[in-house]
Amino acid sequence: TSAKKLTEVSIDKKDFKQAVIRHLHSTLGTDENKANNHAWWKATCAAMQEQVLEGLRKTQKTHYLNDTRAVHYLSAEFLMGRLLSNNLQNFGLFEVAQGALKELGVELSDVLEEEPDMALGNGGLGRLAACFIDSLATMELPAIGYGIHYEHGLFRQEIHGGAQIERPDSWRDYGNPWEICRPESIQEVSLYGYVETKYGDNGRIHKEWHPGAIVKGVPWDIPIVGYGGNTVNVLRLWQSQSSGYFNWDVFNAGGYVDAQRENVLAETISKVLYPNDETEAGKELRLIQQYFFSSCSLKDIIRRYKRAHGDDWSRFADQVVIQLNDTHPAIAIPELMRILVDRAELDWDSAWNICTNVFAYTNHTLLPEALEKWPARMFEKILPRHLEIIYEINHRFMALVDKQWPNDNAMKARLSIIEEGNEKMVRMGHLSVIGSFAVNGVAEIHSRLVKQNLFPEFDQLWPGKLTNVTNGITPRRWLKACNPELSKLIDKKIGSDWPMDLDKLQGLAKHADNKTFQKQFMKVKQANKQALADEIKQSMGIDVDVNAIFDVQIKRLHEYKRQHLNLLHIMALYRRLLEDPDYDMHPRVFIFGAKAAPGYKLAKDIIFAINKVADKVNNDPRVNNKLKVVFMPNYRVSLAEKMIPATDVSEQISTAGKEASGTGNMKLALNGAVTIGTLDGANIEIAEEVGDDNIVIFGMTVEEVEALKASGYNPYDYYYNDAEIKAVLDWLETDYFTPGQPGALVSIKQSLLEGGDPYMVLADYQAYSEAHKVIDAAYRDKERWARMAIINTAKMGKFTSDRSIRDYVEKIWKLESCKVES
Ligand code: 26R
Repeated sequence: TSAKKLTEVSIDKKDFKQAVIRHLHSTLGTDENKANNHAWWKATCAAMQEQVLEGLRKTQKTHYLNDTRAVHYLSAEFLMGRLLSNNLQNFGLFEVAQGALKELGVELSDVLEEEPDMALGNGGLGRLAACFIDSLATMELPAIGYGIHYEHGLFRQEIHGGAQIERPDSWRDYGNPWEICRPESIQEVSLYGYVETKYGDNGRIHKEWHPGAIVKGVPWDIPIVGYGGNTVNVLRLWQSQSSGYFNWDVFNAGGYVDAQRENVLAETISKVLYPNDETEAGKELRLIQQYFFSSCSLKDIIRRYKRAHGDDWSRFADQVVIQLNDTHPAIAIPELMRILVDRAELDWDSAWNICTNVFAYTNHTLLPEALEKWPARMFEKILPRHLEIIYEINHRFMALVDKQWPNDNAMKARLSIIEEGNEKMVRMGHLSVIGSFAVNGVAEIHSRLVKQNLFPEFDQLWPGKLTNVTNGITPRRWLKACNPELSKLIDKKIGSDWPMDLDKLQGLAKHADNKTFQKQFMKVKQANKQALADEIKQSMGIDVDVNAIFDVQIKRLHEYKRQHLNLLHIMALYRRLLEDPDYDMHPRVFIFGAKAAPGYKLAKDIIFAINKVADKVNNDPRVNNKLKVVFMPNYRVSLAEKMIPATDVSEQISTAGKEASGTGNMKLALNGAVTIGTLDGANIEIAEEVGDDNIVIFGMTVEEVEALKASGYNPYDYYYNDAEIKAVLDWLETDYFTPGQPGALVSIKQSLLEGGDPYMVLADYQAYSEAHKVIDAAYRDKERWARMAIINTAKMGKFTSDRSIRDYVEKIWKLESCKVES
């Protein structure tokens, strides 16, 4: 395999050890006797980085010499997690480093724990971007990731008295060994000001933007090591910095303090990641963030293109494709138009032709509150020229609409980039569809709904433009690195080339009924459960039984994801056990991990309720041997890596039609968890792969959800007709779980009754409860369960992000791979 080939030519244990010691001495100014784990971590990273940078240099040279077409993945979020273990793994140096450190009396696993997560993302969208750049490098595709160098990533979550408290995430406080500052590639970005209209001879109108402020974008490069280690691409993250010169006047006039204030403003742009997931806040700073990184990235792309092609724009669309990860970077579309029309002085049609052959857009959500819209007034203030350009794009597009649907004003209102109303709004989704040559959803069902419900007219106007690329996950991080024991077992059974070709896992299926293999497979699961149990004991003081079913729901907290459906069912089990101490169920540990957006009141109330129910259940000796509830604080990539290998049951229970894809569902199934899930997102495709016997599907379909909504859904029907639902909801109103504080959990009941139960939790409750009985029975049959778990791992080949990237390459990017010599 390529990893093996690489270890032969790459550095051995002795050299690695020397490199670590050298960095301990001359980079960190310490020595083997004084070094703590943090110093060992930094020295190990530095030793690794030497290898990484060598690969980076070769890759960049090769791409430059071959003048390759490249994809530019623009994303406001990259949820990278930790990099050391991944880089060692991808370079085939994991065992080398482990052995080298062992000789120095240091445990690599302890060193790995020193690394702070790079949490520059909220959830699915950001982690998808991280998996995609891993696959791009692994498949030796020329690619650059562009994003924001946030000083603070997603907040750290603490739980105080059951409630979520947000603390700043300071991932760079003690330095980031992976990033390289590139001052030679600084860009400048303009903001505010006004537009001047100039009339040239030949009657040509020229627009000139006189900005009110200029900020600098400083690029930080993070090398992205492909598996096998040959291609090392970059993730380029922009940090904002005060540019200085617009403050000179103030400064010279003695306005030192005012000048400092402007510096602070400039540096605020990349200060913090917005923690909202799926709820648009419409904050000015967020629009500035989006423009800041889109503009820096575009200018960087253009600089690189010009280095090879000068002022000849005719080949730009042959060399460059730009993928917009949701609408967050959609402002890049009018920005490219501005550069081409105002600066390069191309005529509008030529410029538009370039744009619409360069951009492609991925939609990640259908929730109306997550579709970005910006007040035109705000746009005008921050980006006056871009608003003009958007009006021009829209004007020309409206003419096209009129040709297709003559005199249809309702149609024009629906399709216009500008939403008329109390306040004029710019619809970023419309802009993205109009300005791109391809638009994709992220799972089959989601892409169908994008076509049928979100953008049906666009689909008629441009047949074939809207398409699907089902999401995927990198099996390097999400199986090989996070679950080494299972990986070794798989290697023994089917060989070790599955991380590059995940369909190979199919080879496990024929052993699914083999008793010995079942035992081996479940023994690994048991050991992983023990490790998680130890972690839970150590960090939370809760004892959990590793013979219990580990039932896990890990994802951002949102009503549509229905953590409260899970909670209602846990309360019902608790109640059944209290009413009948002999209630027949296999012991179960329900484990949660979830962050709530700081301003999302009900989401925080649900976290509080889970913790209060957990307190009560875990300390009730009457049920204790059968039921435990654990809410693990500060869910993040590195915690996911510990939870996923230890999971028996994967909870994927969103209201049908609401979860675009999900990717945690894939990670869990890959590690041998059985899904209990709705027919939503990629669950549907997972079910197709594993077959009906190896997944537990329940609840309403999209069509049934729509029909029930249309017929007038009334949650009280379920409340009054189902004694268990009524008892559990009423329980929330007492002070049973919150002694002395009656009503502390009532907001959940209210949202499900007076609130109208917008995500139809009560309508799916009964089916969910029955589905859990199916899970319980299946688990008790040890052989059946082992078989199900093995089949889940065996059938996840489709969900490697390598396949997603192959789909993008074939359907959208039209890229060719470029071999880099090792
Ligand atoms: C507008 C802004 C507040 C905002 C909206 C939505 C910010 C962040 C989001 C997050 C959305 C776009 C997101 O992460 N969606 C998730 O994308 C995953 C990757 O495609 C899917 O697997 C997942 O189903 C979807 O919710």
